[in-house]
Amino acid sequence: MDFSKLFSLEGKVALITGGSYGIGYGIATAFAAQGAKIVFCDIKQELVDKGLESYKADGIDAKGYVCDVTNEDMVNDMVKKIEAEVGVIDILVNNAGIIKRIPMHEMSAAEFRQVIDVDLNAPFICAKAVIPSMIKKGHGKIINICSMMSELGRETVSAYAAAKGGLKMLTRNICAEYAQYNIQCNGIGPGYIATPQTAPLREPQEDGSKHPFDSFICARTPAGRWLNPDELGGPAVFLASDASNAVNGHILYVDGGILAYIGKQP
Ligand code: NAP
Ligand code: GCO
Repeated sequence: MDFSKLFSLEGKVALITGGSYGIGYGIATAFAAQGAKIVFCDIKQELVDKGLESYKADGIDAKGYVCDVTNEDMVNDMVKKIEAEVGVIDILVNNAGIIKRIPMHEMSAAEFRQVIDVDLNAPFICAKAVIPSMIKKGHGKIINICSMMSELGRETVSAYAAAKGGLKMLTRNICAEYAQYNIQCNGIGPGYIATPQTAPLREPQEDGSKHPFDSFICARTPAGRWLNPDELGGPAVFLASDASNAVNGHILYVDGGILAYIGKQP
């Protein structure tokens, strides 16, 4: 075995859903540094354009597609186009996601369904779309972006926790069903990452003091700080590369230690 190439992604085609900024972008730039061809999608043209500008500024020759990942026809069309224009997808990162912070008794069934649709049904739709070609090619890597809420609950995020808990089990089931075809499906469970999704939880108060949730997260994280999207790059490269060929159905928590910690005494 050539250990110097274990983490190489040279020539691999990687599709990152919702990859125009935030965690998806952090993962894609790490993949590109390891030699992968980057393909991403986002729900709006303006997000794809913004993403393409950022990749270009970072010297990455990425390809972007507009695609609503909850729409099976759109996903299937996009996968066909990528196969024709770039090549068979070797690595899929199911990163696109939404959250609604609403107390459960005030949440409508439609709002609950929408979160489940983007955070759980869409990873099923995207995985289903890429698996047949991965089987033909003889290998594939699927990485599902899970959450602390795959393990823990908190007020106002019932739909998100239900979806991300479900995504953890979808990860294990894809492993169970497709490991025989040399497909590895693992999850990454990020802790609290400074992205637009969590910006409302970090917004300073009117008097300039820290948002109480910001203080809470710093006290709950042994490192005492929010993490950055870039810090997910290394773990994602590991799960996308040959270095993890024997790791399957695993959720790798990249949380600065949150799940190991009872929290700082106030
Ligand atoms: P994010 O705001 O959740 O953005 C993800 C991207 O997905 C956005 O560009 C978003 O577009 C796009 N998207 C939403 N619905 C889509 C759809 N139906 N089809 C295609 N794209 C869609 O950013 P993030 O914080 O970087 O989160 C990325 C992933 O990590 C999510 O799955 C999230 O749940 C998960 N996560 C985040 C954290 C954190 O602390 N930030 C922690 C754990 C897990 P819009 O901008 O239009 O919504
Ligand atoms: C929240 C947050 C979380 C994080 C993340 C934690 O409101 O508690 O948005 O759900 O985004 O998924 O791992």
